[in-house]
Amino acid sequence: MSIPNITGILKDLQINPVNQGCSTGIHWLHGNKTITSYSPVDGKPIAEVKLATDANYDSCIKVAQEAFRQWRLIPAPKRGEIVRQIGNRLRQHKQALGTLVSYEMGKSLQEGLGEVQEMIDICDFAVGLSRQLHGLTMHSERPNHRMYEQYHPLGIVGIISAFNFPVAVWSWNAALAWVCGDVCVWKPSEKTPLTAIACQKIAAEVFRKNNIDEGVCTLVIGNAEMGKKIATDSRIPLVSATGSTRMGKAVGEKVGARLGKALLELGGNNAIIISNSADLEASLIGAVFGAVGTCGQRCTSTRRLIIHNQIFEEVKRKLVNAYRQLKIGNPLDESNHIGPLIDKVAVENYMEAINRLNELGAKPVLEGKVLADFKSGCYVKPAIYEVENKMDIVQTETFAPILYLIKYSDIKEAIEIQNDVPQGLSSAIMTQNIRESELFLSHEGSDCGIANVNIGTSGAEIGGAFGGEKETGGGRESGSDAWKVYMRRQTNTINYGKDLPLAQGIKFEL
Ligand code: UN1
Repeated sequence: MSIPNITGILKDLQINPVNQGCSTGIHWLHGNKTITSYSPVDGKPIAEVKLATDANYDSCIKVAQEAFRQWRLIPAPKRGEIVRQIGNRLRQHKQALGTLVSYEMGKSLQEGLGEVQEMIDICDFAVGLSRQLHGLTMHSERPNHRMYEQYHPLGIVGIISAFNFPVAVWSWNAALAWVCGDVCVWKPSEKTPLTAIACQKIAAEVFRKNNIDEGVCTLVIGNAEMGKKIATDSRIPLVSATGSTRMGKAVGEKVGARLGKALLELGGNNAIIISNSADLEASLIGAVFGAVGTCGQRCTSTRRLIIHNQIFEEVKRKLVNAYRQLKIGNPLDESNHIGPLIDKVAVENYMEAINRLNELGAKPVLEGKVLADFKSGCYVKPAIYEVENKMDIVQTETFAPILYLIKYSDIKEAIEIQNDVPQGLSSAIMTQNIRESELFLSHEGSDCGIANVNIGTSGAEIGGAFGGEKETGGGRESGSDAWKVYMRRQTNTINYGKDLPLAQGIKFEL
């Protein structure tokens, strides 16, 4: 299997040796500080990026405010037409952008391409949505009155995204925001600045060709301080943040303090219940992909398997067998299943979790370790441990391929275990028993934002609302009616009669 030519890909995406990390859409601005993006694949520097300064940030926001005044006047279906063109440009650059995602972030090439496909899909979704931003009409209690609600654009949407889905999560937010009449300021992860610059160039070029003012699509690359600026900036009515619960709490607090809107998509601690009536082959595929896909760095990654005690040993044996066949290595080589973790800090976190598991007396099924053969120092062995759900480490999200096995004997107990964590993103049950699956989906069942039957916890389609409950933050992005968060709702009552009757039968005469 040949490894793609990264130099050609960088050229195609206009990534230079030194890039500027702030864009108003047309102008690229920068300060003196520089970061280097290293690939976790081989540990090599890919390119440098000059960071945005506070003044650069301010310029972006000012331009965005100005752009919003014009952008909101363009009819929504015409805004959709521009998003359609962005989708088309993404189709042209799918191979290059997907490859850069894989090289800069470390996920497999297939997953990198899959991520760009999610971007294309959300653009298509947003195009249709641009003709469907509809509210309800309702009957007034007063004669000759009409009541309805409508949705208006909000203004600037701040998008804070994480390294693990460095491009798709931006597009879920941006494509919807744009058709809704909003403009965006994007702060990507410092760990994946180049894919963000590539996306900014792709989108900004489409806006420019359509003679749209700069500022509809802006980018600021900076550290956590930049995230704080966005969270506290009352010029930004909505902040959509994806990342850890710790980050989300900090952002949510700041946005809440100024009574702005926060859309939070934070940590998960996702479980699959494997019933004794499950199709074991399908369960195994769902569980293994969920646990090791993206090297366990999806917020939807499968962290816990809650297995019926009658089949526990058999599932364990089959899992070990499946794990032994997994190929770890360069994710750009399509014969490998698993690439590296994002960086050495992630490797430290993985090792800390392994040490804690040992301290707590968790039983290793496949012990974890760092794979020393790889130069970047970011490759680890996917691990499996038998645990108690109550263990502190099991209650926390470790962004790494560590899978916990837990036994159950009764379906209600399994659901209780599944829900007994602080997070509430994704969940699944593998069963052929309709009583079990319906119970799992009922109000007594999973307390997560996503609950699946006979598929795993990861790999959600863009058409559904994406997000979760409890410490996952409660936000919903992407499909269904998630667009409503990006608009302000207005209720309108119109009196077309000659009198002015008051509601609730109140009489007031002059
Ligand atoms: C994330 O990890 O932040 O459902 C998003 C999935 C992907 C999105 C994950 N479509 O696994």
